Amino acid sequence: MTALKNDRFLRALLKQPVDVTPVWMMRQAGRYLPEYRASRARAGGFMDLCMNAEIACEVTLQPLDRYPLDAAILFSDILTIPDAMGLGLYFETGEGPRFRKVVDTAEAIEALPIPDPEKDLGYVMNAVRTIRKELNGRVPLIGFAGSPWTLATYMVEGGSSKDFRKSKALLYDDPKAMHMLLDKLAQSVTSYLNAQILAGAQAVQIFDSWGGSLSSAAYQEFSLAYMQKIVNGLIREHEGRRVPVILFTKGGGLWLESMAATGVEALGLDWTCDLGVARQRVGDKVALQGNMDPTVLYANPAAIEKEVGRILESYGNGPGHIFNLGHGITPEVKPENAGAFINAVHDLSAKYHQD
Ligand code: 1CP
Repeated sequence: MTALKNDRFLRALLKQPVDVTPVWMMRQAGRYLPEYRASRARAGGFMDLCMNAEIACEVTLQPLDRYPLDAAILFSDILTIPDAMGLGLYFETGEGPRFRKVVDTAEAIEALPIPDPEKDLGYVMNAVRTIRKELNGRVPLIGFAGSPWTLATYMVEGGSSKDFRKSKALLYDDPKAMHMLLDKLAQSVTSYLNAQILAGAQAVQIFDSWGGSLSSAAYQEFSLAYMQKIVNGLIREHEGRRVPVILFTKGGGLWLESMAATGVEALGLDWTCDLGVARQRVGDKVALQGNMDPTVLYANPAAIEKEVGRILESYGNGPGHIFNLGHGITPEVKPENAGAFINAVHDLSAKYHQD
């Protein structure tokens, strides 16, 4: 395997010294880039893009060719798992993801198969292998999956939701059925992430995008408990290196201590948390990733730099911070503003890493 030329992302995840704070952006390959829109049109559609290893690799590298990012993230989607369980994922133009089949009864949950990652999701592993080869050690590659709770919301609702009406009703009406669904998803996500690691992913992130919609009690029982199961089952060393795990619960600021106790290397924070306070709360346990409000990228470059400076100052001196947005970059952002953001992180952070 080729040696890594830039490993500051992996080093920061392990709280090892770095020269500047590493940075990447959630959803860094995507609709805000004209070259992404062109590749997507050439592929035919979003799922065609995910299933074509060459084009998935091409769009993974597009943001890296524009900006000095410190990590690449596999181009795929969290909804590949429910698709492989037979739900039939599709995208209508201009709309979010939809499923042909909804899973909202105990019987439907019972009938769900647990996908075999190499057999049923082989296209994802092919993309991982292709990207690793093409990266040739430039930066580390992040693999990812959705959390069981976040995936369950899409499966029960049949797509995106604002209020999670059906998924929360099922959780309270029939907690046993919800637990069965979450357990199947935890098993599926564990083997899916392990297959990504064996195929070449050098760190993995679990996206719990909708964990923050739950009450504290329900979060512990229906989201965190299943992420803990996944973490317990993950391969933690590969190619002679630690494979760090990042847990991102959007809206999870109240639960940082229990998230840190799962044994992951890092927590992803949304923009509602104060990074300095979060650092005090988790102590030496985990590194922190985040957490600029993605809408700051609609402002001018000077305002973006100011906000980057404020966040760096709030984390303070020393390693253990990976700069990111507090959620994904949005399609309306001007690509040059993303560039101003990334350059500001590198330019302004050196002084926090001097001893
Ligand atoms: O129209 C298009 O081209 C599709 C837009 C798109 C893109 C670019 C979707 C559909 N997925 C993706 C890629 C994607 N999704 C990545 C790629 C790697 C990168 O970050 O560059 C990743 C990591 C995801 C993860 C994902 N998908 C999440 C978790 C992260 C988050 O933003 O909270 C979620 C919730 C999804 C579901 C999904 N897939 C696509 C969309 C538009 C959505 C969100 C729908 C919703 O808000 O409910």
